[in-house]
Amino acid sequence: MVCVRCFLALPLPEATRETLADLAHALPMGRPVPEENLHLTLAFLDEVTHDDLERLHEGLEAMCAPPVTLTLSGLELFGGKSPALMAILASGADALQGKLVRAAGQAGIPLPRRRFRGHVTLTRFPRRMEPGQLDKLGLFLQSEAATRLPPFEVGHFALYASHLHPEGARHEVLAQYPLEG
Ligand code: 2AM
Repeated sequence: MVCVRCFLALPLPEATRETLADLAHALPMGRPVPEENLHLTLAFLDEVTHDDLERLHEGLEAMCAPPVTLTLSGLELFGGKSPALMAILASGADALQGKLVRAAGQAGIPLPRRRFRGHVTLTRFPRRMEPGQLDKLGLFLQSEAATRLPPFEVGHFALYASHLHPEGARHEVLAQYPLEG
């Protein structure tokens, strides 16, 4: 059975991606997420069959949801003592995220129950950090703690396929869904 690695996410305006990419590049460690890949993941679906994907697509096309006003504010490390990534926190997408998780369940794609912490991943870190790197990271977070982008509206979300390659993931937009009303 052929499966596709998929996720649902909010795309970000070009100007926002530029600002976030600059922020990620200001940190002299880890792997910055390529500017074109910056997004806010709403639901990671993992490997999905074409039949489930088709059902989900039909459900999402029938779904109504208003535009999302996103606020990106505050840098945070995810992954505990040995952080896996640095992200900027995002508020405003919780209601839409809940709807999408329900839509996925109705399409036969049950998702693990996890508290949603909206964020945009900016940088990924290797499993083991060199000595001193954590301190450097702490200083960077302190200096950028007040980072806050002006709120902006997002008028659609998208279903993406994630193609994994040794040089990094390539994201393909499979479908877009308007947020209106
Ligand atoms: P992230 O922004 O939280 O890192 C596409 O791979 C997106 O799906 C990534 O940006 C990542 O969101 C999310 N993702 C990838 N693997 C995941 C996993 N195993 N569990 C949850 N989310 C995952």
